[in-house]
Amino acid sequence: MTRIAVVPGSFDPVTLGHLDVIRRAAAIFDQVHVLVVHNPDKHAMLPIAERVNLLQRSIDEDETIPSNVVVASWSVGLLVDYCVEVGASVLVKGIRSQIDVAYETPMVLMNRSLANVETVFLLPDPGHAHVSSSLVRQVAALGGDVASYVPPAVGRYLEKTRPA
Ligand code: COD
Repeated sequence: MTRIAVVPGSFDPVTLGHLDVIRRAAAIFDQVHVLVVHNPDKHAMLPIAERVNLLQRSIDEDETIPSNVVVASWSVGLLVDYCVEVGASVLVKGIRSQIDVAYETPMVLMNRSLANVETVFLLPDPGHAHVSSSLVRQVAALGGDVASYVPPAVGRYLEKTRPA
C-alpha cells in the first residue's frame, strides 16, 4: 500500500523550518503532498500562486529533498477533502513548541473525526525551532537579513521585492 502524507501550511513564505519537516516526512512516507492552504486567521503577505511557486523552486533547488514530494494548493473546502481526493491518510505538522501542540491538538481531533485522517507531529532540527514565516516577514520588512532562515529562492524573492 502506498502511504501518502500531506504537509499543509500557509507557507507565507516557505522557511528552512518548513523544508526540514518536508524532508523528514519524505523519508518516512512513499509520497508527500506539500499543500498551500489559505488560513483565514492570518493576513497573507503573498498570493497563493506565489507561495506555490516559491515552494516548488525551493524544493527543486534543494538536493536533499527527494523526488517523492509534490506541491499543490487547496483553497476550497476542508483540508481533509484534499486528503480524501488524493488518497492520503496522514497529515504531517511541524512542532516547534508546546504552543504549536496546543494550537494543533483540536485540529488533529477534528480531522480524525471528520475523515479518519491521522496527524503525525515532527520536530525540526533545533536550529530551526525559532523560525516562523511571520518573523521572517517582520525581519525582512524591517531591513534585516533573512538568508539564514529561508531557502535561497525566497531570499532572492524578498531581496527583489524589498521597497527601495
Ligand atoms: N519548524 C517546524 N515546523 C514549522 C516551522 C519550523 N520552523 N514553522 C512552521 N512549522 C509548521 C507549523 O507548525 C505548521 O504545522 C506547518 O509548519 C505550517 O506552518 P505555517 O505557519 O506555514 O501554516 P499555518 O500554521 O498557518 O497553517 C495552518 C493550516 C493551513 C495547516 C491550518 O490552518 C489547517 O490545518 N487548516 C485546515 C482547515 C480545515 O480544514 N479546518 C477544519 C478542520 S480542522
